[in-house]
Order: sequence, then C-alpha cells, then structure tokens
Amino acid sequence: MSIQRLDVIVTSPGRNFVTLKITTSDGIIGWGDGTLNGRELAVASYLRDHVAPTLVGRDESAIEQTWQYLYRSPYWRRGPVTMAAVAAVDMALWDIAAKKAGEPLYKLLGGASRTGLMAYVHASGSTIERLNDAVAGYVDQGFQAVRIQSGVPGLGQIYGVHDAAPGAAYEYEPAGRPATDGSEPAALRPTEETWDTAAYLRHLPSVFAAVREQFGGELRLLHDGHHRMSPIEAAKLAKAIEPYDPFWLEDCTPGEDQAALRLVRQHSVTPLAIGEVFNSVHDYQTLITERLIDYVRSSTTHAGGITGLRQIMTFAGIYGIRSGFHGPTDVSPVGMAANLHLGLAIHNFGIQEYMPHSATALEVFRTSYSVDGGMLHPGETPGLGVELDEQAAAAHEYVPAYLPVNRLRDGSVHDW
Ligand code: EZ4
Ligand code: CO
Repeated sequence: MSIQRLDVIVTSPGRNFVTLKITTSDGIIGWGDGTLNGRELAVASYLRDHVAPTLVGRDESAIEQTWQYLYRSPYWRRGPVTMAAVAAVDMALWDIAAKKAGEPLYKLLGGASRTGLMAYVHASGSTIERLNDAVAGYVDQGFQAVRIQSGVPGLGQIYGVHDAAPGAAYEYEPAGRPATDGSEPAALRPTEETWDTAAYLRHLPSVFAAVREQFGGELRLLHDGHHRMSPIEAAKLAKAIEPYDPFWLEDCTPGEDQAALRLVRQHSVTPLAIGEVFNSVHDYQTLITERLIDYVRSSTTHAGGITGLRQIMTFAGIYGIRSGFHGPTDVSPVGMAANLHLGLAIHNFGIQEYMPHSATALEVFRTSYSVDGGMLHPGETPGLGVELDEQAAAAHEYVPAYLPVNRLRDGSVHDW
C-alpha cells in the first residue's frame, strides 16, 4: 500500500487552521495539523508545492523514514514553517497506522502510562477581582490547575488577558484581523500593544498573593511571561513569586537564548517551562542537559509531529524533565489529539494545556477526546480520533489574521 494523494485544507472556522489530508491507495485517510499562527499560508505552500509531490507513491507505514527524509533531504533543516509541515505529514501517517491497526494511537506509542492527563486551563481578568472570579469558575468545574494572567495597572490590552462575561466560557484569541489605515497602496498591519516590564514586575506578586489567599495552597497556579523579560528581570520575578508556590513560570525570557535561564536558576527554585516557539530537540539541548527547565512546552504541531516531540521527550526523560505540551486554540483539534495520545503514552508526562476550541471550530473538526473533572483523555476511537468535515470546512474561507506587535512606551519594538 502507498500514499496516493495529499490535500492541504485551509479553513477558518473562527480562526485559521492548516490541515493535511493523506489518502492511501487502499482508501484510508489520515489527518495532520500544520497550523502556524499568522503564517498559515507559508506552511500550506510548503506542503502543497514542496512536500506533497515527493511523497506520492511512498509506503505510508514508513513513518520514521519519512520523517528523516523530510527533515534531512531539503538541506535547510528546522525552522517553524518546515517543522509544522513535517508535523502535518507525521501526524497523518500515525493516524493512518493506528486506523489500520484498529487502535487508538496511544496504543501504538507503547500504550497508556496513566488513566488520564491533568489539564490546566486559562483564567484571566483585567483586575485581580475578575481574575479570581474566573479561577472560581474553573475550580467549580473540577480543574486542579489554572494559569493566571491579569491586567497591569496603567497598561491596556496585554497578552493573555480577556474578561469573560459572567458565566460565559473564556475564549481568548490573540490573533486578530490586521487593520487597514486607508493608505494607497493599502497597508495591512497587525494590531499594536504597549508594554512596561517594570510595571508588570511590580504588580504580578500581588496577583499570586490574592489568588493564593482566596483558593488556598492546593490549587496549581501557572503563569506565562511570554518571553518579555531580560534574564535578571526574570530572576527577580521567579524569586518574588516563589512564596506563592507556583507550579511553573513559563517563557520568562526570549526562547532562543537558552543560556538566559542559568541566571534565573541561580536565584530561584520556581519551576520553569519553555519551548512553545521551539521546533526541534536541538533547541532544548542546553536547557535539558544543564537542567535549566522543568517542563517542555512544545506541541506536536510545531515540533515535527509525534516523531519530533517524542524525540524531545525521550531526551528530556533521561534528565527527569516532564511534558507541559502547548495546547492553545491555534493548535487544531488534530494537533491537540496528537498531544493527548503522546502524553498518555510517555512516562514523563507532566501536565497538558487545555484551551477549548470554539463551537464553530468543533463543527469542522469532529473530536473524540474528552475532559472530565479536570482530566483529559484522547478517547478510544482508532487513529487520532479527529475527523475533518470537508464540507463544513469549505464554508470558512481563510482570513488574514496576525498576532499583535508589542512596543515599549518609547515606541521601540519589544517581544510580544
Ligand atoms: O501566544 O499560541 O501558552 N500559550 C501561549 C499562546 C501563544 C499562541 C501564539 O500563537 O503563549 O497563547
Ligand atoms: Co505560552
């Protein structure tokens, strides 16, 4: 049997997703996620123009060899566009292999190492009071881990903060339609936000203090710094929140500077998580061998699929480092399912990020994973357990959408 067709489907049910459909000569269909937020069409072209023609006629069961072929043969290795494309192929081939076996994918990855995956959800509020209301809603639903993000006095819209209407689900979607300014030729620019690290550092310890005071010591509290601090600023924050026993501090420094975390480690025992913008095991080499992190933040979608992320987790496991896979809404339900199957199978699972997709997205992607009492499970459907409804997908055309740009008060460009 062999790969007969590869189709790239770009659909926008509320947000953009890039999905690869691989069809085998015996009619089995596999799905893969190649969504790269704000750069979707680059991955779609990479798959359509450069990958698909080289895979037709190949043995669909040769998953490892295909991964190595796509990684090594173009000469230009790694990078987010390439590795999202590799991920899409890899997931689709694993989906096919598991469908052929008639088993949920995790059984082909070594079987379940646990009964379910502890999830963490996103609570946010423009004020501490609103944040605490959001946390209370999740605690009532049985979640045991919550990421807390709060507005900073004096700053407007910032990463991760969105006030949900009372009783409504939290739906934070940072990518937005670019704005036109009426100029000719028409400019199309991402929205802009303003940032002040000193104001943030002054405020955040009081956020942790208030949430701890209200919810006690047991609830796991996480926070995402979104790559905005210098090493010494990050060290200051990690030390300041230490008394509130954070589960982790995520992306405290820019991801590409692996050595930056040495300084943070020297000053604090706050657990550190990083890696959502990484795309290969090499991005983790210093971080893992020097034990500078506690959790791996990659997702299957951005780190070369199940094969790529499994490499990272095997390496991390030798150093006792656990998973905390990225699970935002810009990882499609296909990528989310891949995260869940891998997380259920590996020994060194830690926690799984869970941001529910919108009802519109879930009409296009039919899922069989579940969340119950704060625990996720990929389900027992053969394969990944997610099917894309092509007719539903066709109703949602691609819409340009970009993540915001961040500037300091003096107008200089900062990390968003
Ligand atoms: O901003 O996935 O921890 N989660 C995050 C995400 C990222 C988006 C970027 O596309 O930091 O919300
Ligand atoms: Co993050």
